[in-house]
Amino acid sequence: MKFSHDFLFGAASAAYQVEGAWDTDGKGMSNWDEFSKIPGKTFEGTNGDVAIDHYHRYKEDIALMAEMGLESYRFSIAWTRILPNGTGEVNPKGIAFYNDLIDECLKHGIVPFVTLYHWDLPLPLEKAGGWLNKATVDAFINYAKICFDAFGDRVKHFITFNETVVFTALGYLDGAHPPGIQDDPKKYFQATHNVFYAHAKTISAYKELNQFGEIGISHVFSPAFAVDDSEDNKLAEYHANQFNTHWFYDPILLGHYPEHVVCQLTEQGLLPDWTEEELETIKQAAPLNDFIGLNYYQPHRVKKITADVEKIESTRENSTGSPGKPSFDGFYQSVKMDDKRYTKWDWEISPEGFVDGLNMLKAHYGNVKMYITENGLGDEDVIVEGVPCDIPRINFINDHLVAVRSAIKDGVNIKGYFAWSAIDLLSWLNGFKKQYGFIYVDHSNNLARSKKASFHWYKDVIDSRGENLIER
Ligand code: BGP
Repeated sequence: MKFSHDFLFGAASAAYQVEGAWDTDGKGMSNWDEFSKIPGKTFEGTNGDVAIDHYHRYKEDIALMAEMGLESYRFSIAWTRILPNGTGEVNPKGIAFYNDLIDECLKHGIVPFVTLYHWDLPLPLEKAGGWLNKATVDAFINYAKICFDAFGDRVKHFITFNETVVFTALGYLDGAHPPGIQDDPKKYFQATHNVFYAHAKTISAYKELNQFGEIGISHVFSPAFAVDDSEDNKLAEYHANQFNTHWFYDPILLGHYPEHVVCQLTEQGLLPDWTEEELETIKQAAPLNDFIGLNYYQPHRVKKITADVEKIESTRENSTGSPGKPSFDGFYQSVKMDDKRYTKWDWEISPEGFVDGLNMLKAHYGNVKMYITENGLGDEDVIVEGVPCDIPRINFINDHLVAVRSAIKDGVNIKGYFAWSAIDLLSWLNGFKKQYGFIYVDHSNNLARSKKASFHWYKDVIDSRGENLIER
């Protein structure tokens, strides 16, 4: 089966991870500009001050993407370039940069797929309470409207937020991302609710503009599967999916929160402070979502915790997605299994889990339109005679595209696939050592770009609309 011609083959990036130029042309400081410089917070103290200098080299990068045949480029806008303080005066040079980037994509026939928020919050808003402060919601809506006005004539695909679970859980529960909070789980649930409310208000505002584009949100998708069929572990699976999937997808797609989680949070005194107006806004906005974006890297294998477990102190090392940590409420634990395959960073490789998870979503949410907005393999690429030979990445993406194709056959409504990432970039907590791109960036040679084996392979995938994929 070939992928249809309205299926977009793309690749993604995020502003902080590629742009660099952290204080150039009037850009303000973000939470990450500060947090990444606190000793011990990132791998070997790496930060995005220069990143891969996409800010200055975007023309070269887009030309390479075009050569690869890329149909769409997903990138994010740095809020701090548009509004250096988060609110107030607009920075014309920030608008100009994204106008140029968008125009460059269009010049090459690449569809710009734009994320408004990929975690880099303007520092003054962070200092005023970040996503715990409802003023951040208003500030976000204002910023989003400025972007719609400035870019909406050419950008027809907007994502409001990237992976709410990651920036709120790591930021307000585990302390591994800014603002580094880990004193009260209620803050985590409050932050998630404020983000859902901001999303609801933003998509309503977008629809009022009649820009004839589409808008949605991107969530991480890590379906939980019990390690065996025991009643306890099946309960752990249910609980994990309720908290990590449905808490995030239900308010967006169904317009209300899952009852199981609401009951648990009420019992534990962790329910966010919300108003009737906020809940009603979330409900009214649900049918306005045009799509949901899924970022899939791995599933979770879970088992119920039956004895008392000692609470593990969160660190950078145990907050980067590998299994082992108990859930915040001590109910279940994710585990590494002997019969599964893992990446060098202990992320499970499971295209089967992807198909099963997608079918689970279809059963719960019906025919909703989906884009896979991230999927890829983090690896340390091997260089053979000067060429980055990333065969494991080719195998990984091959198998996950086959999974997407099989889910489409099952009736899941998937309209595009964005590999993470278009080009090697900065991993938030793992520096430059963990590579994901089709394009290699040589940090020992002035950030020179070169094509990996996967670059040529992905071009063939796009050219043949997936006919060259291997089913194993
Ligand atoms: C997602 C983020 C991306 C990217 C990716 C890989 O959660 O949206 O920005 O970083 O994960 O993560 P890592 O770099 O930790 O391997």
